[in-house]
Amino acid sequence: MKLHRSVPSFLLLALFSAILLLSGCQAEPSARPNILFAIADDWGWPHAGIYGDPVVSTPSFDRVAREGILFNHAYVSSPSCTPSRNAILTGQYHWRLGAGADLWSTLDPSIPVYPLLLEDAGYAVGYSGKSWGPGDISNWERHPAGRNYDDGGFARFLSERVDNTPFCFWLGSSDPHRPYDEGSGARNGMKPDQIRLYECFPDNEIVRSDVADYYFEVQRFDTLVAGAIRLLEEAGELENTIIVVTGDNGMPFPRCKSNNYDTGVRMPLAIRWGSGIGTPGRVVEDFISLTDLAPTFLALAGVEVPGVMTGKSIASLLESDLNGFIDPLGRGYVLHGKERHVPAQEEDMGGYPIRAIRNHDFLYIRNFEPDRWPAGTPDYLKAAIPYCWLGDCDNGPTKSYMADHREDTDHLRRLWELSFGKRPAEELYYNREDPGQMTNLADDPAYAGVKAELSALLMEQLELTGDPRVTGGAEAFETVPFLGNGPRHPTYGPDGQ
Ligand SMILES: [Ca+2]
Repeated sequence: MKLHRSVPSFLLLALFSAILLLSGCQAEPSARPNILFAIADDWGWPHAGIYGDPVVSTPSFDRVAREGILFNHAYVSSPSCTPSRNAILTGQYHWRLGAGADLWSTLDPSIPVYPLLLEDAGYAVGYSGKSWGPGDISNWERHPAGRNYDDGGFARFLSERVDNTPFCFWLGSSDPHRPYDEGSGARNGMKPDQIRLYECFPDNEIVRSDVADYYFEVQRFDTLVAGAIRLLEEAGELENTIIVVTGDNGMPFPRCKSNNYDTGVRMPLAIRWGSGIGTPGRVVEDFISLTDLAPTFLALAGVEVPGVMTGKSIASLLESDLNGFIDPLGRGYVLHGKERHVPAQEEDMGGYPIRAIRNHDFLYIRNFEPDRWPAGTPDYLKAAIPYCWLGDCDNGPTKSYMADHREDTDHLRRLWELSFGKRPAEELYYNREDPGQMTNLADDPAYAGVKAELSALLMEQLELTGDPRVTGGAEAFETVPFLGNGPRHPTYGPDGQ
């Protein structure tokens, strides 16, 4: 067994375990916990069976939740692949990560990331599937998610592990990211007529079929998780592994991904950890930022959490026996935001900067550049670079339908405006009466007090966390090279976002 000199507590634990074994007692837990982090790509809340979705079937996610904890209020830092994944890896809000706040970018290699901190502490660390990015990290000596196991996956990773070395594995997937195989949902048994659509979607067969195709890929991701859990069981490591199942941003549909409504930032989250979970089968309503995972993993592995991490360990929630809203003082709200997703504004290379604060009652949104278009300038680049047409919303049947039929009825016009029209500088939604966050109350005098309070709290927290949108220097987010196919960068390949 290889011990690491920077973790004396592990030496003590090993000694203690040996004494217990010699005295005939069972050592529990016998080692530092393993970590299996399973992350879908563009999977929104509440699209899992255990959340009550009547169509999609997610037995693996449901099992992790049933034997662990189901979180009802987990949020990404940003509803866009690169910044969301950066925030998870670094345990910091994306607005603290320079170029890493934007899609298709880079990340400063001096910023600590939890997988490499665990590797330095003696963990075996690897990943398969979609992990960091997209973007360019060729200036990193080690990949921020560890060693690549695309060849052989988690099975090969486990088989190559030396003895009982604790491990940390990133199980990535490109599901349910677009493009979809049209009609795959219905062909595989989904019932489109039973789908519960988000309120911001038109209700018709085209949209229902599109959502069914998304569900088909959600189920494929769930099957990937099932395989990993089976491998853990076969290796006898299930009970000593912290299994986390979640996503990086909401579904790739209008007013979802790349938006700071719940449809873009609220994530399915379930965590299982054998006897490390106080009472299994709980449902927790506390607000969790996925930036909280890195400090949680480090704390539970006995590794010092770097001071730059803004996330807060949720170890006490895992170890608790309580249900519901456990820590109202510490976990009563969450912050999230957005910098540049796709450079789809006709006037410049900027994005659509947003910051937001969400509690049980309200969602307050601050749009810093309300003169810009939330999803990109309509019809700009539609012919030249189709994937940058309204580029903050992935192309697909629902988007095309909404564009083609936006003048058909007042209702379709309203839905079009909610997804693609300009927005005021402030938005306020009352979640208890308007869970779809469709009616902006920012100008309603009855809510002026609430709005002022939330705005002040948001700005205070942004300043405390060093957000350039508040402290200065935010123009740097606007000029970061976009390394995907896009305006002024025509040499890059159009391989998605
Ligand atoms: Ca994504």
